[in-house]
This record gives sequence, structure tokens and C-alpha cells, in this order.
Amino acid sequence: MMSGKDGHDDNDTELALKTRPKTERPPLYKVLLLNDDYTPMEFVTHVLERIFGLTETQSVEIMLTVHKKGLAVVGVFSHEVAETKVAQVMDLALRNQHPLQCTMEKE
Ligand code: TYC
Repeated sequence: MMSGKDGHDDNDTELALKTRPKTERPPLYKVLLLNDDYTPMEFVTHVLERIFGLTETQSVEIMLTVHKKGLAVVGVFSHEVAETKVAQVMDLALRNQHPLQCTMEKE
């Protein structure tokens, strides 16, 4: 609403609501962990703790969700961070000869 006798919108509320702010937030990416029949549960839990900084309890919970449902979202990150985490998981899996798969998807 206008306030002040000069008709000026003192707090710029109207302008802020009518125009789109030029600062667009960068897109976010979900990092997904996929189930397989061979990767040991303990290895997956360890990877979640190590790469995503989760507690053991959080890691076991996500690992079991993946095991039961086929996949789970581990976290949501900027493109660069998501890409790095996927690469770190895939590198650890490969070096330990486990078929664990991790991917990212635009939110
Ligand atoms: N399904 C695997 C097993 O029974 C465990 C597992 C969980 C593998 C999560 C991958 O992303 C995964 N050993």
C-alpha cells in the first residue's frame, strides 16, 4: 500500500511483489543411491558416513531404505557438489570392486 503523501511506496512492497527479483537461485540436484544384490550393507553405510557426513544411524537408515525400495535420495546439493559426491561414491565402489551405483537428478 502507498504511504506518505507523495504517493511513494515507502517500503517498496508493491514493487517487490509485482516484479520478479533478478536473483534466481541456482538449480539443485538430488543425489540418488541405487540398490544392487552384491554390495555389502556395511560398505554402503561406510560410504554414506564418509562422503555425505552422515551419522551411522542416518547412514544405516538410508542404506536400508535403498535395500528395501530400490533407491533413495541421499541429499540435495548444488550441481558441483552433487557431481563431486557422485564421483567420490563411484570411485570408492570401483576401487573396492563393488557394483554400487550413485547418480544425480535435477530436483
Ligand atoms: N542389497 C545389498 C545387500 O543385500 C545392500 C545394498 C544396500 C546395496 C544399498 C546397495 O545402495 C545399496 N547386500
